[in-house]
Amino acid sequence: SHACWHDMRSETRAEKDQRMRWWRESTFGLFVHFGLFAIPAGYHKGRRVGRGTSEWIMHSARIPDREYAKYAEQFNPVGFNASEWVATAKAAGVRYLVITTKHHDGFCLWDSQYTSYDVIDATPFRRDIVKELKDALRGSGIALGLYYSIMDWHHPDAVLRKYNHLNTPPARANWSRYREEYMKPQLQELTAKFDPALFWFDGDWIEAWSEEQGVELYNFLRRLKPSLLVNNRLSKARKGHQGMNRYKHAAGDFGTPEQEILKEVEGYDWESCMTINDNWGFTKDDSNWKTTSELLRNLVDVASKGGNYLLNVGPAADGVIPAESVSRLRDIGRWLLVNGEAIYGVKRAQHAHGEGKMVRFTTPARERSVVYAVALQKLSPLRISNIRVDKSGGGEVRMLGHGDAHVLYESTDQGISIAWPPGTAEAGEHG
Ligand code: H79
Repeated sequence: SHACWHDMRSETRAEKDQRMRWWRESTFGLFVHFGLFAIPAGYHKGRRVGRGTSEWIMHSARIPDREYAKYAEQFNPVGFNASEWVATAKAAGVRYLVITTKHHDGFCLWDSQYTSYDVIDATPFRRDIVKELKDALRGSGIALGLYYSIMDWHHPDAVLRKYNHLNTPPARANWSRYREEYMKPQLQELTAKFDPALFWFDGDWIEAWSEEQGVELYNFLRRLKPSLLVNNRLSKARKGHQGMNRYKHAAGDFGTPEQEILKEVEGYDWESCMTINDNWGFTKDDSNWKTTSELLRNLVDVASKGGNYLLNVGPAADGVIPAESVSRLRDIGRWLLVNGEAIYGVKRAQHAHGEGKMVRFTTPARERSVVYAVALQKLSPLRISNIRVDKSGGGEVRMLGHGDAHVLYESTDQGISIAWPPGTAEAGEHG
């Protein structure tokens, strides 16, 4: 109903494929949640505030804006080194990085001319974190994505009834003024300053936000920069807090399942964002770290279902990414150095089936005769059905990382049965 001739959603299929291409081929991205919340790190007045509340602490602990804003005076991440963040991203093998330029608390990680509630004007640090990151990413081959929360607990025009305990009375709030005089100018500013490859919106569920506003914003952004990718959270189409849309032709380019991997593949691009421990933002005592094996299984699972995996880190108040996260990312990257061709630039292999649900399949996006099988645990022999190896046509079975050595296998009517070369590791085993 909102479609009209200049609706940026009405590009042709080929045009959209072209625009989405780098992102689809990337498969793996790094999410960075950084902001004032890294200082309380899950604690308020000496008490742990629930689970999974790091970046939500202002809401969860009912901290008034004026009190929370004092964290800005303490925000001094002197250990922040953009080159180190980029080195970690590089080592992990991610192809894009998405950083929280403004989370729900409203604090801005870049020098914004539209607010003094930012890293330059409100903190002793006085360095533009987004700019330093942008500069460090130059030449890295890693694309920059900017997270921006529509919901804003600080801006007086954006404060809503539901979150009213935090701020000024709703009578003073003016949602359209917030959109026109703050949000859109900031997004224009972010685009001009940092030339992002994508915008990652959040906080779409608030009452004041509508699909019409989402479509309008989508068109606004694509006119600013036609090649931009935008997630579906600038729309109103999500099923509650689930990642995928309730209706077609919603604004946005891809779905955003959060802390979950989809069971079924729908006809819409998607990206699973997940944490390594239990929180997005840094949390002092959150040591529930997933193992590298689990993270790798997730990456492989997502890739085999045609999605992207956006894995999160929450740098501490000193600006340093926790060592537990860095070591896991490095381990994933080492695995990708060997097995990356089964992960990057692939799509799901629709016909192959593995035994016991512990095998995942991908196929290169533009090469129909190759299928990659990744065993999530060591199965010997590895049985794969619905696959035929055309020996007379030069078909063969190989093991990534083992050079040209052919792997022994048996063909049966059902498919093939592969014997593992001695000394091979399963995903997550190293050595
Ligand atoms: O930025 C990260 C989260 O802060 C944000 N999206 C990701 C990418 C987000 N996660 N969940 N939600 C938004 C939905 C809100 C969940 C809540 Fe709660 C349940 C808010 C209050 C109760 C989680 C649990 C946050 C505080 C307690």
